[in-house]
Amino acid sequence: MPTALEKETDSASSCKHYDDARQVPWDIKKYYHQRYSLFSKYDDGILMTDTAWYGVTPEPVANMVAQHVSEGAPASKAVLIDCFAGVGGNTIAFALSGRWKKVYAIEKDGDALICGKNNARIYGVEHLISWYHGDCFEVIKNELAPLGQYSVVFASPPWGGPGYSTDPVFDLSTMQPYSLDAILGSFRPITQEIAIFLPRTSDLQQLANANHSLKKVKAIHYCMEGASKAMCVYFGLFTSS
Ligand code: MGP
Repeated sequence: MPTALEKETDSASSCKHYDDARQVPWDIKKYYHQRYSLFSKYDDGILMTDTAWYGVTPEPVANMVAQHVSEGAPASKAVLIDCFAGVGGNTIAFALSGRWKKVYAIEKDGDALICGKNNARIYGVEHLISWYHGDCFEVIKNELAPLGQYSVVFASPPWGGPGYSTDPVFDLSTMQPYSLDAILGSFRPITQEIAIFLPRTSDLQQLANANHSLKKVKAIHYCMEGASKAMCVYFGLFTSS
């Protein structure tokens, strides 16, 4: 008898677990070879959609970001809202950190969300996460706004595809489909404590201009094997490291 989750998974044809490189589409082969960096428990049955491979945060980076968000958040903040939860890389790390009473994970792609639930179960943290299927801007405005005073918002948005790295400086005002200003403008009415995961080449001047408070804005590069993978930018979150 299949479990409820297995039934859900069956209906989502784009949730996949590749266990042989020959099954993997050519454009994601490079990411498949890094699978244990993305999820150390990959072999336990991690599910991904094909598009998730490009954007999922590698597990060591997700854990370090979760640690920095925890360190920077005021004690009054008990809830973490992960706005682009995808297949759960960051969501799981936030739940594993043990810092949050609840992690709210919002994802627009229903198949990615099913993968994320499955992956959270593999890491034993499903009971700490509430999943929302929908557009994060709508969910935050219509359902989560009352939690704002208790919340830190984390966003790892789409960067407009893997071609993001072609320009030496990444323009955050033309980031697709949501610009930095659009993202911050939607979250600021509910909280000032916001962390955003962005390309390593992001325009630092644009980030400085986007800081409307007197608190520090901090940008941290996260490196693997000596090279920056990406940066996370912390607004209103003091981080000591
Ligand atoms: P990358 O530049 O595609 O890979 O992504 P890598 O291994 O640095 O490739 P190389 O060509 O430089 O060797 C680097 C990291 O950025 C990934 O591990 C993801 O965590 C993150 N990432 C990549 N993309 C395309 C996105 C995206 O669209 N959104 C988000 N939030 N993260 C992304």
